Amino acid sequence: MFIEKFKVESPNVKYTEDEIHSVYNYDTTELVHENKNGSYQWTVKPKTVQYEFKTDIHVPKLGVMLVGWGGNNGSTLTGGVIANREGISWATKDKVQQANYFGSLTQASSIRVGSFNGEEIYAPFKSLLPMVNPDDIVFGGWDISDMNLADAMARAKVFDIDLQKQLRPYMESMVPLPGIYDSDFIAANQGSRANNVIKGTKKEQVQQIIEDIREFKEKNKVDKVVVLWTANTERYSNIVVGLNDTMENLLAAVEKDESEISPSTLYALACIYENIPFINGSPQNTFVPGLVDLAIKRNSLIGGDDFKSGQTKMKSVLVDFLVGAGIKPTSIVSYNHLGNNDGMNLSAPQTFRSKEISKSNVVDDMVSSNGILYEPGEHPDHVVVIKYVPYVGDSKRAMDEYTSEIFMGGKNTIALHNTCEDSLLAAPIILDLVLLAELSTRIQLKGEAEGKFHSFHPVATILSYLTKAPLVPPGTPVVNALSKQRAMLENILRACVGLAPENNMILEYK
Ligand code: NAI
Ligand code: DG6
Repeated sequence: MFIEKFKVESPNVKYTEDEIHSVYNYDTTELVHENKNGSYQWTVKPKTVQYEFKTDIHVPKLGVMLVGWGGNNGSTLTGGVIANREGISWATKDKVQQANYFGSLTQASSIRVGSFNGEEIYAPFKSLLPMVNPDDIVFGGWDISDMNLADAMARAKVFDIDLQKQLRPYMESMVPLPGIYDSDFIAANQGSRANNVIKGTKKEQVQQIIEDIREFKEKNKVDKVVVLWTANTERYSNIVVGLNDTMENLLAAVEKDESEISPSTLYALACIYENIPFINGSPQNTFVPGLVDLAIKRNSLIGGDDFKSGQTKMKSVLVDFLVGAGIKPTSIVSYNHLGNNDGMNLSAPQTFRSKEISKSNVVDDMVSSNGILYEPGEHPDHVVVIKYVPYVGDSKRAMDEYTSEIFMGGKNTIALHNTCEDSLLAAPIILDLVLLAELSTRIQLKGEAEGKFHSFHPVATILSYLTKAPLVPPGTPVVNALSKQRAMLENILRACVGLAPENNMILEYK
């Protein structure tokens, strides 16, 4: 059964006019190991740590500024939200289609709240805590191309034509602000697009982005802004000692107009100065060590990297399943071909390399979780191929072959073929990223040994479910397995309303 909303009644939870306050017992373990005659003996001690959570329930009017607003993702997301807001429906060759938010974890998925009369009861994910309604988001942003959003939507060729016609009047007047362009960081084939660029030194460019954000906030009377990079994949920046390895060196490098500071790092820098959450939806290393350092010092939310939309999402489910079932994946080969501008940009070796890295490291945690299957340091062969095929446009083809070793030396090969408009997968993920980033800035927590409430760590691991290469604070484990990422997110939000983590034990019926 499905219910729309619920309220928690517990001595551990207080709802006031301004916040939800919960006291939460976090059951965890403490590990100790001793070297006894050359071999380690491990002891696991269960322990409970009490936490308090405070969630501000005042939902702000939210502005979202996209870097790369006029791209396929940017125009698809903007059009999709307008279509939902305006209740637009359109004729396809199959049926009359209503706008929806399918593919969004926050808007279209559910959580289990308990059992009632022998039935499992589910509620919308978004009913856990007060969240911004995506229909109310005000969009803006930058693009190195000055094309308005209606023309950008037509160029993207993602939406049905009847929908495009209805959206055009809303999107014609939306024109991206000039962006920071550096031809050294993206493919040379993007040069002809760059007719809308911010001039000046890197320091002046950062200043311009800051002014753009302030002006957007003022003009649209929004309470909060989140900035998200959905612009072209850049090449990796070189990490150079004395240049971008520390906060001081990075800031000095910007002052000196050093060439190795990428546009994405400059946008992020501007956001950190303004304490605006910045999320990177592409694979490059925007968050160079000096930038992470700065975000931590200023307690400004950063999240990334690279939307986890299709092939990688499947991978982080399938490999988790195989390894979890005691089956040993030995070879994973992932082909993609696509014909949109992203595909064209990725046809250059340096930008492809960024994507290859981000798509390749996604099974490491699952492999290292099973020392029965894998020797220390052993990995499946993992190859990623991306080809640009203009004819297929945004309709990306992803083909995967997983070969595994099974019982008694047997081999098992699974082949997958996925065809889908890439931007229709990415747009709801962008939505989730900005909604969850905003929500997480309203949550404060305090462990029993801590004197006062604080926000989550500024490196937002809570967003991991949505990214291929989750950015984590230095010294923190990276979790790629999709079910674990979802459980982490859902269980933290449950803790904020005093609900136990979903453990699926269903002891009531045992
Ligand atoms: P796109 O190429 O259609 O859009 C990117 C836009 O960014 C273009 O309009 C371009 O003019 C603009 N741009 C480039 N550099 C800029 C800069 N420095 N400042 C402002 N604007 C700039 O690409 P699409 O398909 O929208 O993808 C966007 C990004 O998202 C790509 O990096 C892609 O790899 C990444 N991504 C996409 C996924 C998907 O499923 N669609 C999944 C994972 C990541
Ligand atoms: C080539 O694969 C294009 C990319 O931008 C991908 O579409 C994007 O990274 C999505 O990747 P995945 O693995 O999540 O489907």
